[in-house]
Amino acid sequence: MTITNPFTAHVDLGSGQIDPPAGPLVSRYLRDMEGMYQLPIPNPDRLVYDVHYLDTPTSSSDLSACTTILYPGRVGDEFHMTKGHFHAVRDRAEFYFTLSGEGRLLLALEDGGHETLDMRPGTANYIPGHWGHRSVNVGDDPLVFFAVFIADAGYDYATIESRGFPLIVQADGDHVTLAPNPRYSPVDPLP
Ligand code: M6P
Ligand code: ZN
Repeated sequence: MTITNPFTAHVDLGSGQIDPPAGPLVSRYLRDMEGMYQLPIPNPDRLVYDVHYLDTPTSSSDLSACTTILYPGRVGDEFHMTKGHFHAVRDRAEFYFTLSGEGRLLLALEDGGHETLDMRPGTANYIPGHWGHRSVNVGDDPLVFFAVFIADAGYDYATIESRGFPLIVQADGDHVTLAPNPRYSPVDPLP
């Protein structure tokens, strides 16, 4: 049995920066999201979001945590979003706590059932096991949120890369609209 030392990290509520910097930093660009937006990617080098991980153990009895900074912007009318994933270990749950900005959390089951939750400073969104999740920045400022999840959850990106997500989130003038994703397929497309 390994016993980990307790620790405190400071998370800047505005920027999401973790001090002291600990685990890996993952940066995602539009080039990492080819085919996920309705329109072709306009600028492959555009930074869409950063994820700062805390350095914690990864067994099924541990918790992992990270902050995501999802920068404002659009591809056509579609707001910037994360790639989205199911957990590789499907029943693993997660919490999102929004620190700043305004977003929507899209949730989907593999059978296509879906839900949408609001994200704004102070919201704690519970993501039960089996729900795929993608966050969308619908505001003009960075959307910053702190995520905590069971540490052996793992990432299944392939399901959403091949099927898409049931909903898209778009700007319609000053309004935020949700619409069915015309490119969504509840089953994997034939090769
Ligand atoms: C949240 C958590 C992370 C995830 C990040 C970015 O912080 O769910 O585990 O990595 O969002 O989302 P994605 O992995 O879908 O790109
Ligand atoms: Zn997750």
